Amino acid sequence: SPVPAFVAPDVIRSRFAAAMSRLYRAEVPLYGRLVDVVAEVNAATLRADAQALDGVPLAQAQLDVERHGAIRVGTAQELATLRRIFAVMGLQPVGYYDLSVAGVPVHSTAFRPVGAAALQASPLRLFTSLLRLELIDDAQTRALAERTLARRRIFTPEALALTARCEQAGGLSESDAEAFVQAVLPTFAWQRQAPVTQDDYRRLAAAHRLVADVVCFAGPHINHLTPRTLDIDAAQSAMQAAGLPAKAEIEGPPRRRVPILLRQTSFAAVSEPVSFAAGSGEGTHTARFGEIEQRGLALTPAGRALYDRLLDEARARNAAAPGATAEARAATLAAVFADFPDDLQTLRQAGLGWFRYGLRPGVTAQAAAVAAVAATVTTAEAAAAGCRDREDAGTAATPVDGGAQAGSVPAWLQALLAAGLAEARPIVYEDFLPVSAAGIFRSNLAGEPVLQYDVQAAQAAFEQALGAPVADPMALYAAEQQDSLAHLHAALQAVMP
Ligand code: OOG
Ligand code: NI
Repeated sequence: SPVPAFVAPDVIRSRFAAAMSRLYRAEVPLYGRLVDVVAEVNAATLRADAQALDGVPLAQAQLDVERHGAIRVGTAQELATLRRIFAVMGLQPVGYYDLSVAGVPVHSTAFRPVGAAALQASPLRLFTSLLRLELIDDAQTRALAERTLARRRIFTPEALALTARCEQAGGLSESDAEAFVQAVLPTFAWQRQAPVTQDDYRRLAAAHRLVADVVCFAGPHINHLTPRTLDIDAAQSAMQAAGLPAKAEIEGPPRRRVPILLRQTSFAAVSEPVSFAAGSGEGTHTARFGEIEQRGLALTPAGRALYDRLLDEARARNAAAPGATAEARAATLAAVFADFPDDLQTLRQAGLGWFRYGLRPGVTAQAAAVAAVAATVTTAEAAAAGCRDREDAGTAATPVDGGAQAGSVPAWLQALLAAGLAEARPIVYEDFLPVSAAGIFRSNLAGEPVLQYDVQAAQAAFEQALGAPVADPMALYAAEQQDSLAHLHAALQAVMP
C-alpha cells in the first residue's frame, strides 16, 4: 500500500511561525515597528560588513523569521499537552530554567528544534514557563488560582484531535497540517474577555503580576516574539531613536570580537484592553512586548562557569553603584569580561567553546589523509601539540564531555588544523540564559516587588508536569562536536593511503 505523504515537522513549524508572526504583528502594532527597525539595522550591517553572516548565504540566514517566542501556562495538564502539540512541529523540550531564584514564580523549558538542519529549516523556539502555584503564600488566593485554572480549556478540540492523529499515524497529511496550524493558533491569541471578575484579577495580581497574567485569561497569549539582529548595540540605539520604549540595558555578555552565548533586549510591554467577567468592568493588562536577540559561540561547562563567575562579579559591582548610568554599567560589564578570552583559537584551545570540525572547502579527504598520516607518524611536534592541547583542556573536562574533552583534539587533527587543511567552526548557542530571562521578565514588571522565594529548583517536579524529561543542552553541544570529529575521522579512514 502507498506510504502516506506526511508534511515534515520542520515545514509545519515554519508555517506555524509565519502564522504566529502575522498574528502578533496584528495584535501588537509596536512589535511590527520593531521588526521594521531591526530589518533596517540588519540591512545596514550587511552593507557595511558583508561577512556579518559568517559565510552563510543571505537566503539561508532566515533573517526575516523569528528566532523565538514565549508563553506561560498554569497547570501540568496544559504543559504536557503543549509538549504533544509542539512535538507535531518538531519542537522538543531542552533545558530547565529556574526563575524563582530571580523572584519570578515560574520555572521553564525551551521547546526547540534539535540539530543544525532543523534549526536551519525553521529556527522558531518557544520559551515556555509553568507557574509555580505553590509559591503563592496566601491559601485563599492560591485556591482561587487553582479553581480558575481548572475551569479553562486552552486548546481547541481540532488541535487535540489532529495532535492525536499525528501521534497515531506518525505524521499529518497536507490538509491536516494546514488545519493543525489554524487550530493551534487561537491558543496563543490575545483574548480580551477575561474569565475572572475585576476583583479576582486584582487579588491575583496582588500575589504577583505574573500570576494574574497566567490565571486571568482564557489562554496563554504569546507574550513576545524575537527576531534576530546582526548588531544588537546598533539595534538598541535604533529602537531608542525610533521612540520604542527600549529597556535600558542589553542582557547577557558585553559586546566582543567573538560573540558568545546570547545577547537580548526588549521594549516595555504595552497595555491592552480587558473586559472582566460578569460585567465587572473594563480594564487593561500590560504583559506583551517585543524582543531582539543576537547569538554567539556555545560555551562548554568550563566556559559557562567562567561566564557565570564574571557576570556575578559585574552584577555585584553594579549593585554597589546603584546610581550608575546604563553606559557606566555596560562599561563595568566590559571591564570585568576582559578576563574572558576573545579570539577563536584561545577559546577553542582552552576548552571554553564548542566547535564543529571539518575539512576546509576545496580540501579532499585524500589530501587530508595523506597529511594526517605524515604528520602523526613522522612529526614529533604534531604529537607534542596534541598532548599540549589535551593538557590545556584537562582543566575544562567534565563528565558531560564523555571522555572527548572540550578543547582537546587528536594529534592528526591538530596537524590538519595547523596546516590549514581542516577548520573549526564555532557552534552557535541555541538555548537561553536564566539571569537574562529574569531580566527580560523583570523589565515588564516595573514596580513589582522582587519576592524572595525560599525554594529549590524543581526540575524533577517540572519534568513530572511535562510528562517527559528535558534534554540537557550541554550534552547536545558535546554530541555535535563529537559527531563532527567522528565524521571527519571516518572520511579520512575511508581513503587511508
Ligand atoms: C519569558 C522570558 C524569557 C528570554 O528571551 O530569555 C525569554 C517570558 O517573559 O515569559 O523569553
Ligand atoms: Ni525572549
